[in-house]
Amino acid sequence: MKRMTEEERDEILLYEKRGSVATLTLNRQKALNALNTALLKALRAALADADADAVIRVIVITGVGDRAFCAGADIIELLEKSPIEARDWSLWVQEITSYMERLRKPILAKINGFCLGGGLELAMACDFRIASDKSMFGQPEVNLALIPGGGGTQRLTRLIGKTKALELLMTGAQIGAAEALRLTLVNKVVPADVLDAAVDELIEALLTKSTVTLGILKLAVNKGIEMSLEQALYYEAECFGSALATEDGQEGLKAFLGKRKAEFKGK
Ligand code: CO8
Repeated sequence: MKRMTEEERDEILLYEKRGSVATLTLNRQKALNALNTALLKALRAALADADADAVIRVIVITGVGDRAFCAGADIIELLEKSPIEARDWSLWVQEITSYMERLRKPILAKINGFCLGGGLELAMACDFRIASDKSMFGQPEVNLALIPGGGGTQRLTRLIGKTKALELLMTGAQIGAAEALRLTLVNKVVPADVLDAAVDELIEALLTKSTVTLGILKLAVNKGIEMSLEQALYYEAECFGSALATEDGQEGLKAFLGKRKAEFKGK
C-alpha cells in the first residue's frame, strides 16, 4: 500500500502538537468532515505517531468548523463498495477504533456539531466526549437502509444500554446534546464558546496524573468490560500490581506519606 506523505495527510487531517497534547482535526468542512478512506488512513497514521511520541500525553480529536464533528462515513464512497469490500472496510475501520481503545493515552473527542453515524462511532471509541450545546447525535444508517459498521451497534449498547441503543439505531433519530448527556453518551455539555476551555480544563486535570497509570486504568476498563466478572476482577488485580510496581506508583505512595506533592514521570 502506498504510504501517505505528510502533505497529503495535512490536507485532510490537521495534526498539531502543542506541549503534551496532540490535536487531530478532521478537515473536510464541505462534507461536514465525513470519513472517507483517505481521512481514516491519515487518522490512523496520526494516532500511531501520537502513540509513539513520548512527549504526547493526551490526544484530542475534533472536526474543523462549527457545524460538524463528523457527519459519518462518506456516503459517496460507500456507494462504490461491493458487499465484500464493505465488510472488509468495516473490519478495517473497527481495527482503528479498537486501536484507540488499546492506545495507552487518554483520547478526548471535542464535539462541535453533528456527530452522526461513523462520526459517533469514532467519538464512542474515545475515552471522553465533551460536546457543545449545539451538537446533535445519532446513528442514522437505518435511514439509508444500512447499519453501523464502525462498532456502533456494540459501543452504543455498552455506553447507554440496550433499550435506548436499539431505539436510536432503529429510528435513526437525532438527539440533542442535553439528551446525549442524560443518556451518558457524553461526559459534559457546554456552550460552544467555552468548548475549548472545557476541554483544556479536562486536559489539565489529566496531565496532573501519571500517564502510565492512566494507560493501565484504560486497559483495565476496556479489556475488563469484555470479560466475565471473575476474569475481569483477576485482570484488575494484575493491573493493580503493575500500577504499584511503576516508578510513579512508588512515588505516589512515598509522596503521600512524606506529605509532599508527587512528581510523576510517566514510568
Ligand atoms: N457523506 C458525504 N457527504 C456528506 C455527508 C456524508 N456522510 N454528510 C453530509 N455531506 C455533505 C452533503 O452531501 C453536502 O454536500 P454538498 O454541499 O456538496 O451538497 C454537505 O455535506 C452539507 O450537507 P447538507 O447540505 O446535507 O447539510 P444540512 O445542514 O442540510 O444537513 C446533515 C446536515 C443532517 C448532517 C445531513 O448532511 C445528513 O443527514 N448527512 C448524512 C448523515 C448520515 O447519514 N450519516 C451516516 C452515514 S453512513 C455511516 O456513517 C456508516 C458507518 C459505517 C462504518 C464507519 C465508518 C467510519
